[in-house]
Amino acid sequence: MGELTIKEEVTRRRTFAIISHPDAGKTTMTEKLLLYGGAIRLAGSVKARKTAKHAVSDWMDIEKQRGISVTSSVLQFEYDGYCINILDTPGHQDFSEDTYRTLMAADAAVMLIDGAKGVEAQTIKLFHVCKMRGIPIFTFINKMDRAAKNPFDLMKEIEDVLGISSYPMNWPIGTDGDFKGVYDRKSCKVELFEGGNHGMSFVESKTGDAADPEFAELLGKYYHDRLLEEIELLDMAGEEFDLNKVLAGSLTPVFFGSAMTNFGVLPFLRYFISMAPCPGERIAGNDIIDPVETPFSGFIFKIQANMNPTHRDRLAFMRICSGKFEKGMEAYHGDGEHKVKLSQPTQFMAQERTIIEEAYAGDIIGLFDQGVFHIGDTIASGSPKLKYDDIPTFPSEHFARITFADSMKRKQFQKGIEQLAQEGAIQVFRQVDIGVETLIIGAVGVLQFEVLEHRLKGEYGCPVKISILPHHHARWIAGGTDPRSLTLTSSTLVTTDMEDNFVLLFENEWGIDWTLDKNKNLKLEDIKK
Ligand SMILES: Nc1nc2c(ncn2[C@@H]2O[C@H](COP(=O)(O)OP(=O)(O)OP(=O)(O)O)[C@@H](O)[C@H]2O)c(=O)[nH]1
Ligand SMILES: [Mg+2]
Repeated sequence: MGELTIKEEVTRRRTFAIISHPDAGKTTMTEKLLLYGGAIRLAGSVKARKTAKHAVSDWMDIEKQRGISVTSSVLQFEYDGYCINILDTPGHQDFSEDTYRTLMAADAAVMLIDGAKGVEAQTIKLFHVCKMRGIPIFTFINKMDRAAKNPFDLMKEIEDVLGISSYPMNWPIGTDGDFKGVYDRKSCKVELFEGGNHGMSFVESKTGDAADPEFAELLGKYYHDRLLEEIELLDMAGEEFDLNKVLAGSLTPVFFGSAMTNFGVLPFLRYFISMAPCPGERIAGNDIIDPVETPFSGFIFKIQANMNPTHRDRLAFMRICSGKFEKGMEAYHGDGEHKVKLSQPTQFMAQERTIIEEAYAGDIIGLFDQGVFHIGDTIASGSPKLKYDDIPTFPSEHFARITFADSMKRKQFQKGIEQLAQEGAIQVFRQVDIGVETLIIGAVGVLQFEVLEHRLKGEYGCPVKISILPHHHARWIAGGTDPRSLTLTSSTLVTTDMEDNFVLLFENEWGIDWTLDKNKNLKLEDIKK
């Protein structure tokens, strides 16, 4: 490949997040997609995977042990001249803050649905976040190798529950545990399901029509008749395909397949590449940032410590929104007064990384971080004024007291807590008038506490004790009021955050109302401004 212009590089990029309820098969799908780019082999992880039996994008110990994704991961691969960035997100609601942030970095979403379960609770929530951002949403109905709901019912569910029109790109043949394959409506091909790990046997219609007698022979009369009937129904009563509606996020192309058996994944990838948008304009305050014309700019949407246990470092994940990034370049960051040098930028293959020389709008790269980057920071080479919108933070809803179990480990405890808090998954509070041996942590979901416990032990050698508190709301005290002058309920905890701002922890809304009522001049804020 000769030198490409910035415009050509940006145009060949596709950056998307995979979202769904837990267990629909996001990580499995991510892995299968990577296979087509040869990325797994490139990174030398096929062997590792075979013996360890975990997916490349689930790299944390706890993820491997439990088979769930706890944190988003970024993977890049090349296919057919395209450069594809995949963001594999965790489905569990306790990690949804991470998923929401990650969605900010994506230009499209692939929504996975378990064919037997239909549209599940967490999928609905994540769908609405995508909808709000107006990004195109592609649907992959997974696990068709097993008995699934009736495909018409699934389509109806998508339309009724999510309120988006849908257009099936292909149609399943045999959905009661007798899966035969899918019929591609555009190319009039049948992809035959043969079980195992192939799913690559395509039979093309010679007549350009589903009624082709060849298909009748292939599928048998029963399945062929049924397919013809269903296709006719879709053609007559279904939605028209309209790419503009797809791009506007008001029509979702639907694909049936089975990620585990690698069935329908390649056709999906091909259609996806041809329909999904390349990186487009982004809003930064009052400015519209053009991905090609504006010099390099991007924002940090995720911080992750200890991805590589032998290096103990911290990476800031940056979504590049415009221009060309070059290793070692200097760019404005923070207050816009000085520039930072961006050395050792890395690209991801899960825990494997390579130092890159350059990257373009649409790419997600990792920057080694000595503690200067924060989630939401803008980095830009051209203008010190460019500032991408803040990334929303979610208030903690669960609180717990955390103590180190081994008094020799005080240093590790403090370091671990501080670094993991910088990732944004937990908030740390100190109870006023109590020593540092015990801290209070807050999180959006309780599973975060388990992850924290696991990581403090594994990554910092510091076993801890965590006991859940009955508190569910944190309120920052505005205007410098001293909490010791306040009338409080006996269950209200007075704490400070890591920047020494006063924060009250309440068990319930009633406690908040009561406190406001008893202290007329008190002002409370639900997130730190
Ligand atoms: N039968 C069948 N099982 C599948 C298929 N795809 C994935 N699975 C299985 O479903 C389970 C969950 O798959 P994952 O890929 O880890 O799901 P996930 O969506 O990443 O889950 P979280 O990240 O925890 O939200 C695993 O046991 C997979 O082997 C499929 O096409 N058919
Ligand atoms: Mg996963």
